[in-house]
Amino acid sequence: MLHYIENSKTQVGKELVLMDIGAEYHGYTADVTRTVPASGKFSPEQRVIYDLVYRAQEAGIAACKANNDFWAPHKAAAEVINKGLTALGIIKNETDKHPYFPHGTSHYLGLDVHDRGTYGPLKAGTVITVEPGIYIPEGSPCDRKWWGIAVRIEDDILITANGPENLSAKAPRKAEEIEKLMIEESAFNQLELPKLD
Ligand SMILES: [Mn+2]
Repeated sequence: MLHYIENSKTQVGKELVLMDIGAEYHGYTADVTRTVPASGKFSPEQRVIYDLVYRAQEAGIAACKANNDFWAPHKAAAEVINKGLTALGIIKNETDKHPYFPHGTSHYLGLDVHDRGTYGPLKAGTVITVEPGIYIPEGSPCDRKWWGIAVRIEDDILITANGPENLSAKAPRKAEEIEKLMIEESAFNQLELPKLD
């Protein structure tokens, strides 16, 4: 699902955990999403979908150029997703309408996390998100091995005269980087809470 609001699930098994994280610093916002396998390792099907979203995001980021239309990153990402879903047999034709990528790829970032903007050509100094996703609900008309897989990857991209700059690049994003990070001990294991009297 796009946003899991109830937060009531206590067992995630081998599912993917999608974390959409907003933060503010000196009044300016950020919006970053990472998707990790709860087991520490992507299943083969999860990995295929993850890598497809990753490639779509790379295409979207590459389209974040000054003077490009606001929708250029979305078009680039959607093209990769539609081709990939077709190659996997999840949709029949890459021009088919489908419910697996049900949102736009970008929104403005600034004082608000979904900031106002012109939706005209991209300008140097503007920051937008690039956040393609694929969500395959249970019961979808495709091989059931894909059911229940949902991946979104979101980064914050500064438009510059010299091309895109990924402001959230330090958060690991490649599948192998995420699996490597999942092996590491959690910093929370070292956390000592202050003694309560
Ligand atoms: Mn966002």
